[in-house]
Amino acid sequence: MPFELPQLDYPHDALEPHIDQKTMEIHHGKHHAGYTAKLNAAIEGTDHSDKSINELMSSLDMSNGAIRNNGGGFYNHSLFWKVMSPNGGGLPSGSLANAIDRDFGSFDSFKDAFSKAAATQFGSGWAWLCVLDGGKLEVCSTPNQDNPLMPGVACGGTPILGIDVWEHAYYLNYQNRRPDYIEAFFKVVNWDQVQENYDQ
Ligand code: MN3
Repeated sequence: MPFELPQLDYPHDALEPHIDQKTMEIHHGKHHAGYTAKLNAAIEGTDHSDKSINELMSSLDMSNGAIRNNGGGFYNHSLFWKVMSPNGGGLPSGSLANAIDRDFGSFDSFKDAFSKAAATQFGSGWAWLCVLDGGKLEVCSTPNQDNPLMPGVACGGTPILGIDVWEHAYYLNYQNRRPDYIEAFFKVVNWDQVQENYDQ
């Protein structure tokens, strides 16, 4: 079964003014669609074609650039759209809030660590909040379309929140002001979804 570009749960303009409509249209309709099509082309007729995206990521041969870049792009963006919502922002609650307090000291300390990881990722990449084996939370970042599920990436665990810091994610609205984009991202984080990811 080929992978399909997931539909957004909200209209392209729903995250305005934090994430602008044009960026959402191009990012989802062109970039994510492109990764999806190229991933399908890369696995067609191979023994990877019946794997789930998670299996594909965790068993990846990192020297396979086509699957690494396009499979990563498919997985990363599929997570990214879900962890944003026009009803997002605010603070996590429940067991996730407790785990953040336990592992970072406070929500503000977590936010600082996550924002710093996102701001200091040199060039293109992602920052993540991950759950390690045993349940501990960790913040880290990866270059390009790598993600923590991939073998040997210096960033482990299962991502439950991620921010895309490629310029295509923010340049139309924020130009070189990546920190402003990161601050805006927190106004649309869908903490209910992050909690669901954490529970899983
Ligand atoms: Mn992107």
